[in-house]
Formats: sequence, structure tokens, C-alpha cells
Amino acid sequence: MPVAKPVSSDGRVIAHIDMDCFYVQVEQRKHPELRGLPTAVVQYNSWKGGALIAVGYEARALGIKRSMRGEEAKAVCPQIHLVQVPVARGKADLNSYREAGSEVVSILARMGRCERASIDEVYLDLTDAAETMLSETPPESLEIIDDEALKSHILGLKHEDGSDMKENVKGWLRRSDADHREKLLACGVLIVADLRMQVLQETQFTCSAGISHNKMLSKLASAMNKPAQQTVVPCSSVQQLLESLPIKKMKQLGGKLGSSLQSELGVNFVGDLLQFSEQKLQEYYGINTGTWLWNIARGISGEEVEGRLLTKSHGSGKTFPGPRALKTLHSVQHWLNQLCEELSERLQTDLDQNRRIARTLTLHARAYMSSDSDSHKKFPSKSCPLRYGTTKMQEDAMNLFQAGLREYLGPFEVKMQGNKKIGWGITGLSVSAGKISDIPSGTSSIMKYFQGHDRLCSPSKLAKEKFELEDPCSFSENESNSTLDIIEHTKLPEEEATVNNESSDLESMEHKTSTNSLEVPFYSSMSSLKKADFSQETPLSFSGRESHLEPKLTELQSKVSSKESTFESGRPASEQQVKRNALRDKGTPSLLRFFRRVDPSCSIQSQVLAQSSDDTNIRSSLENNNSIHGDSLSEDVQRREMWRYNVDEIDPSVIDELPSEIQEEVRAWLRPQKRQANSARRSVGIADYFSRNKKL
Ligand code: TTP
Repeated sequence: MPVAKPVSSDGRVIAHIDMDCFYVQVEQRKHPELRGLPTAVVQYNSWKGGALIAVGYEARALGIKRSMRGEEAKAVCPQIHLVQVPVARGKADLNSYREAGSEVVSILARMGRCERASIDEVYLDLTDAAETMLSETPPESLEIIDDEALKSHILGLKHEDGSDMKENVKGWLRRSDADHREKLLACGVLIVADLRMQVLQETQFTCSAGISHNKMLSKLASAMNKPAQQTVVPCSSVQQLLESLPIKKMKQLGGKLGSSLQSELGVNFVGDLLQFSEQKLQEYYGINTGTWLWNIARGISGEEVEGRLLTKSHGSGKTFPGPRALKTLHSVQHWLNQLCEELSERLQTDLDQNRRIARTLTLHARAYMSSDSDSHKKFPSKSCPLRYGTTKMQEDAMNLFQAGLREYLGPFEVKMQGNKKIGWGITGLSVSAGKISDIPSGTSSIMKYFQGHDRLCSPSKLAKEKFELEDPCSFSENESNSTLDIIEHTKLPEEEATVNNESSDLESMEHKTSTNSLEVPFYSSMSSLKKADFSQETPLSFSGRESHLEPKLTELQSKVSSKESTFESGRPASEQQVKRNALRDKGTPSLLRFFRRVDPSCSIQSQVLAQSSDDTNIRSSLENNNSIHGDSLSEDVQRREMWRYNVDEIDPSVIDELPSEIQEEVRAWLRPQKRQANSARRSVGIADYFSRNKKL
């Protein structure tokens, strides 16, 4: 459900930039001979000439629509040029479109905070740039205004018969009696026109833009005049814009909530909401959504431009329409393998280029049951913690699929037994990786401290053993970053053994696809899904690192996961608990293993751990250095000195990987002001833990 965000009273200048017939433009740049000719991009699926996924404006003028298939388009317009989307692994390969989108983003980001909203859409917060322009070169002082700005569509600006439209726009831009907010908007118009020209010159792509005081209005405006034009929404025109806007066209109202507004309240246009009080809307839809609805009826939205140049998630999907539907687990596994391979490559690229990791793997599918009495039943989306490495991902995706299928089939599940014909078909499959976050730069992990700064490790050894987790000392501080951090951030499956039910209703899917990355072939067949965000991850060619990485990174996890199924929903809780306890008692957590394997040649300054190849030594070293049992603040300070790390730089999430018995203590350790109090209460501590460990 949408939620109202606080609205700042200051005037903001927000632009929404949307590329025109994007895939067609990318193909026309690749094949300049197609420029100016009716062109469309068709999906990778030859059935009836393939579905059109992007249609150039020349082709649109000749009656070609995105809903057509290639054969139909040829019948309507024999001279049309149909370009097939690039293909890799038997499915569409969108990398060239993603890269092209990234080129555009890097230009737009020059002028303000930039949020990549989809493969070809960007929000820009131009408030600061507009303020600067207003104070230095206000539009009213400009004699000459660029033609591109003068071609802007200003909503509500009347053009008398015979009047020169560009002169009218110029007059509007140079108004000296406008209030501060509207003057800022005029600056925004000039800035966006200039940016669009830069995009054209540097990439050869045209784009359209909406400019207003918030994201919601700018997004609506950018679609109003295409291609290669810009539309402005002054405050005075907001009501006019919204009163005739069909409720389902509004972002977040395309699904159930919009339908409910229509059926429950008889609201067909956004402006119809004005007749309801905020209280009334809250009674129907709850406090937050009620306020959000009240706000949007007035064109109010506090949503911030997020300052994100990279995608929020990665996804890979494929449709299997009609007779191509997948009907066996074997064929599902085959395609999940392809999808996971692509996803894994993109995650690796993201990690290498941007130092980002994803935490959640989600599987979506579209399915039918031959004996389905309820044909509207949806295949439940499933997610689980993401494990890096193609094989792991493939394994997890298949498990997610089977969990989803069991739920989907319900009482029909029995049909899955044996090799008998099973009455289901899969018409769409996708895997996506979400909860992507940065690995904070400069963040040092506990593991890294234990390794020390690696000054004593020879460079040749570092290069050779870059991915050898069995010897953590083989990482140099720089070289090891990404790999180390993956280990730290990737929890053991046994610790996170859950299958999450994700809402799979259309509305949530729609929302997801607007910010996430279901792949074209999947969503393009779903009429109610708009377009995905295949946002930026300038893909490099696959480095091949993963093949090293996979067995290493996931070695620890796989030992657990091969027995500890992530999908234990059917198993009694006590049994799961017993297994987990057993593993924990064995000291499985990966950090501990590193504690035990530290290479002396790469020790931390105090040699606290490095001198120790066994737990007794570790313990005695710690005790000798008063690292554990000291209870004064000064001793704590000493400890920090000895360990030579900056506790403020530690990523707290690494603590989750430590045994539960000592997690609290380590946390307390990292909070200097609380350390004194905590130290007095310590009974079971790190030293005790290692001491017990030794007995195992
Ligand atoms: P859109 O921005 O929706 O459309 P567009 O850029 O082709 O055309 P317009 O000028 O009207 O904005 O989508 C961007 C790209 O995403 C589009 O070029 C192709 C791809 N896409 C699909 O593959 N399938 C779809 O169903 C949609 C909507 C888009």
C-alpha cells in the first residue's frame, strides 16, 4: 500500500526523463542505415514473427502498435524493419540496452541528484542547480533563450490564435512577477533542455522530459508530449492535469487499490478524489494510504529523488507462451540454470564494478494447471537468502520453484509423484536478486583485523592465492575486499532457513517491475505489467572469477546447505533446531574457522591470533594481552590499540556470523561508551568460547 511521505515546503525542481522508443533507438544507433525508417524491435520468439517490444515513431505513424506481432506488423506496414532483440543463452540479452541507459544516466547525473528508475527512465532533483541559476543568471535576465527550451509545453499556458508559441514560452520563462517556486521551475526548464541536448549530442538518443515540483507530476508530464519534447507542470495547472487523469494511470493505482477506488468509491479520475475528506479516505484505506490518496488528489508528493545510479535489483526471466510452456521439472531446471547463470554473471559484475552485494533471491513464475478449477490462482513467488555462485543459485532457485509448485498445486500435488504426466505448465519464469547494498568503502571486517594489514604477506603469494579462503592471509587489503566482504555478508543458510512468501498479486508485481528487473520477455507478455527496470550495471565481460569464487566462497555454506535444506517448512521445528544446535556446537560459523587458520606470517600487529594455530593459544594470547578479562575502560582502549583497528569502521552485520554466545559481547565491545558496564557482567566471553571450542 502506498504511504504518504512528509512534504517539504521548499520549492523543489524535479525532472523525469524518459528515453523515446528506447530499444529502437539503440538498434538504430547500431545500424545507422535504419535511421528514419519504420523500425521495431521484436522479442526473441519466432512465433508469428515475435512480439513487438519497442516501436519507433516512424512505424507508429504508419499504424504499428506494440501489441502486434511481427507478422501482423508486416501486414500493416510491409516496409517495416523488424530487428530481433540480441540473444544469449537462448533468451533475450539486454546488456546493450542497459549500457546505453548507463551512458545517458552519466550525462544527466552531471546536474543533480539522479535516480535511475528503469532501463530508460531517470528522475533528477535539479533544485540546487536551479537555485544557482536563479541567483547567477535568472531567466528574466536572458535575452536569448535556447530553442529547445522555447519548444517546451507549459501546461495551462494559453496560446492565443496567431500568437507565436515560442514567444509565449519565452514570456513565461522570463516572468518577473512569478513567485520563487515558479522561477525555480523556469530555471529547471532551461537546465533540462540543455541536458537533453547534451544527451543527443553525446549518445545520439532523444528523450522526453517532465518538469515540476515533484516526482509524481514530472512522471505524468514526461509522457504527455513525445518524442523529443518536454512538458512543464506549474502549480496552477496541477488541478487541471489531475481532474481528467484516469485513476488507473496513476503510479501505484494500476492494481487492486485503483480497482477498489473505482468499485468502492466510484472514483474514476484522480480529481474525483477531491470530494473525499482525508478522514474518509483513512477510514477506507488506513491512515497512511488515506493521507497518500488525499495528497495525490492535490498533486502533493513528498517522495524524494533517491540518488541512485545503479539498479535496486537484478533479474532474469523468460516467457514460454502457448505450446512452449514448460511441463517437466527437468525443463524448468534447464531454464532456471540459464537464468541463474545470467543473474550470477550480473551480480559478479556489480560486485566487481560497484562493490555491491545482493542478499535475496526471488523466484517468480506464471503457471497453469490443466485441472485447475480456479484458473486465477497465481503461482506464489518465493524468496530465500542469496548465496553467491552459479551452482548455489541454480540449486536454490530450483528449490524455490518446487516450494512454489507444491503450494500452487495444493491438493493436486500428488500428481507430481513419479514420472507420471503432471497437470501443470509454466508460461513464465524469472529469478531476481534484491536487497542490494554497498559494501561500505573502508569497512574493515573482523576477519580483516584478524588477518592484519597483510604487510608481511608477499605480493606474489597474494596474487596467487587471491581467492583461497582456506588461507585468509593470502588476501591483500585491497585485493581481498570484495571476496572477504561476500563471506562476511553471506549468512549460512542454516541460519536463515526460511522460505518467504512474497505477495504475488499483480499490484505488487507491477510495483516490483517498475523498480526491479524482470526481464522483457517475461513481463512484456503480461499486459498489466509495465516495464522493468533493467537498470544500470554496465556489464563487463564475465571475468571468470566466479569459477574461482564459487567453490571457495560457498564452500563453508555448502557443507551445511547440502544437508540443511533451505526449505524445511514441512519438517518439525524441533528437528531443525537440533540440527542447528549440533552445527553450532561444532563451531561451524565461518569466521571461527578463519580464527583457527590464520597464517602467522600475516598476523595482526599484536600477533594476538597469528601466533595461535589452535584455540588454546588464541585464548592465552588474548588473556595475556588482557583482551578479554580486563574490565576497565583504559584496558579497552589498550585493547583497541593492540588490535589496531577502528571499531567505528566495522560493519556490524559481520557480528551475526559469530557464535551467538559471544555476539552480544562483541557488540558491546564495539560500543565504547557501553563497554565498561558490559564488561562487569561478562561471564561467558570470547575466551570461554574458544576454550570450549578446543574441547570439541
Ligand atoms: P517504454 O519507455 O515503455 O517505451 P519506449 O521507450 O519503447 O517508447 P516510448 O517512447 O513510448 O517511451 O519502454 C522502454 C523499453 O523497454 C522499450 O524500448 C522496450 C522495453 N519494453 C519491453 O521490452 N517490453 C514492454 O512491455 C515494455 C513496456 C517495454
